[in-house]
Amino acid sequence: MNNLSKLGIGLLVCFAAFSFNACKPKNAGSAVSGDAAAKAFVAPGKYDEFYNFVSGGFSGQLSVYGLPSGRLFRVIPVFSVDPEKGWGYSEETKAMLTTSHGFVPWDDLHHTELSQTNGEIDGRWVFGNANNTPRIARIDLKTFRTAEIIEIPNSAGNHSSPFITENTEYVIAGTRFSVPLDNSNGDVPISSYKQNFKGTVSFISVDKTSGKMDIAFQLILPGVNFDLSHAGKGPSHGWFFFSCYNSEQANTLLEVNASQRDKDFIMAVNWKKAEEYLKAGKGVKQKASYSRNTWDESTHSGKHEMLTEVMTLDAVALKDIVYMIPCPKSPHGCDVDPTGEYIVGSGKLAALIPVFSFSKMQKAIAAKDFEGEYDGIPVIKYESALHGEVQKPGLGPLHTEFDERGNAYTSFFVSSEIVKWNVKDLKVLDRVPTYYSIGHLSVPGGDTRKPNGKYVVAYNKITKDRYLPTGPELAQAAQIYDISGDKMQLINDFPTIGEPHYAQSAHADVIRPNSVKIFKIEENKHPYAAKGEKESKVVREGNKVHVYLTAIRSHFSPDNIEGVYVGDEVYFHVTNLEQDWDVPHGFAVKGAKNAELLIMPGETQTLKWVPEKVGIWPIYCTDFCSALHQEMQGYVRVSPKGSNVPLTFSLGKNSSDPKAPENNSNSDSTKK
Ligand code: K7E
Ligand code: CUA
Repeated sequence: MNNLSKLGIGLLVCFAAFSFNACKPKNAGSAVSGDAAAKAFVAPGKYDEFYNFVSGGFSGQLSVYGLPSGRLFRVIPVFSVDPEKGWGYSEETKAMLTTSHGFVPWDDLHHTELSQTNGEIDGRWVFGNANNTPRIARIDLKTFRTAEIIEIPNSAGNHSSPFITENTEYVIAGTRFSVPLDNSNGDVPISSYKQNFKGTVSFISVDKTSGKMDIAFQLILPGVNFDLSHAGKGPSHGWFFFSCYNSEQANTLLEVNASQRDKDFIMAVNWKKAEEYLKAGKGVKQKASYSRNTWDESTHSGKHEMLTEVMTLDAVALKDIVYMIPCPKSPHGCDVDPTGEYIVGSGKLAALIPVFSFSKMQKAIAAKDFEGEYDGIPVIKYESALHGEVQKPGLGPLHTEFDERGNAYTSFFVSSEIVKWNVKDLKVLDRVPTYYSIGHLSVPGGDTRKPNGKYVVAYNKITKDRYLPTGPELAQAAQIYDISGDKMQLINDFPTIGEPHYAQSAHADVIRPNSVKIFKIEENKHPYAAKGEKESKVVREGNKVHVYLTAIRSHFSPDNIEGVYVGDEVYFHVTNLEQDWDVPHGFAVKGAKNAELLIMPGETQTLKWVPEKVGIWPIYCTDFCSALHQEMQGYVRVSPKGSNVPLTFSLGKNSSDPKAPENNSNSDSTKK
């Protein structure tokens, strides 16, 4: 048995023992002291200092908490349908989840990344990655809504994403699985991995004003697995760093076969150089088929388009774009300190943390101080790029964030702790247990040039006894530590949604002043908007019935509709006429197979409904909008196909009113 598998088994033993609490950190039960709790207490009516954007993992969504209170503000639907908000169910939002594979109603969102200007969080957008059907989403922080989703071709398992450069020039997307490229014959034996499987990383440009995303270029790379990445900053701006595992290029039992080599790699990409090659015409356009979906706030609708080409650069043939740096044992996190000089690799199976120096790496490249090549890519000598190693930091290092005082904070999954160490002298300064088995951790601005080292939040994989039990599935736990002093101190603990991986925080001041309150009704360009009750109507076009419905406290117009037939396609285009903050209306119709709608002031959203049975079908508002919200209701009469009930609609014509039309025709059919 080699040492590696021994270590692997050692870890397994620890995992097994962990489930019996043998590896449970000491003092696990210790309560938060009164003084600590006060630090996390945000009094009722007071605001939190930070917004915390937390990835939802397999929930496919992103949730927003306050720091330091841990209060949940919002779950933003991104890649997964959300009946609560009609996301993916309303006609307007379906386009946003449409891909080259058709409509994909879910995904696995691991990493959030806030946009930056000059290496600081600017509060404009937050990006998220879809691991399963490779995509990158951009969420607009004026509305807290998903504004754009671009699909990534030549990718499978979009994990090394969506990390960004210090002026949001690029958002990065690195493939986890290497696969045959989309335009090659993919019907090959899996055992031909080494010949046919390729890795790619995509550089997605972000328009400075609109935020619109475009794949500027893709690098075609050897068939390793890209895990995580971070951009250089300051002196290393212009470079991007990626952790790679499976440098063995194994195609089965990776647990063992991708843990053979003593070192995998950190890949360093000189993207400024790549830009030069593009300008010099060295790029090759390849056929590809991928979607870009954009949300338009004036039409309140998503638009789906298919793109057909992607620009590629052969990173092996173009010698000086990419370099490999050996990195001990299956690196996961790949983090760059605020100065941009130090790059931290975290080998999941390594017993130390290697810290690389950007300036030494540059010298090594200039001096061609290589130990050889990996699939045609120069490999810099480990010692030549190494700043030093943090010795005996803990077990299973995953991710590192930084403060503005020269300290790093690394999460340790196996030993379940956060370890604080000094970036320059690599000395361990402090360690605190996490409850339990931390994955990512996050300091506000902790991967930017300007961290705000007040708190670190741990996102833990295992909850165990942390909260009241809720059956076999437990909420994941996040923990907030005060890191402003020499010693880290646990101050708060809150359950999270889905399975959080990475999270980032922005100071409230960069987001709060820009938050949209309403959509102006006069700017509503939705083709089916009714901008006042006078414009409300019902129009039949063949078997399609368009209901231009308005909502205002506390009625719909119209609220009585007749002349709809079984099998019609009924589109309820609901316009919320309110122009006050915080007055949404909802819309639901009995038997709807999609969802309800939640419509913000000034907005129009559409629910499609195909009635299958004759009868009277109630509609109502689902959002408690006023004291008379419960009165906000109406009826749709559905008659048999081919019946002669005329199309009528009304508001305020009551049956007790002697002038009301009797409308008794076909009364039999309504009783069936
Ligand atoms: Cu969970 Cu960033 Cu997907 Cu580490 S990853 S934990
Ligand atoms: Cu509108 Cu309740």
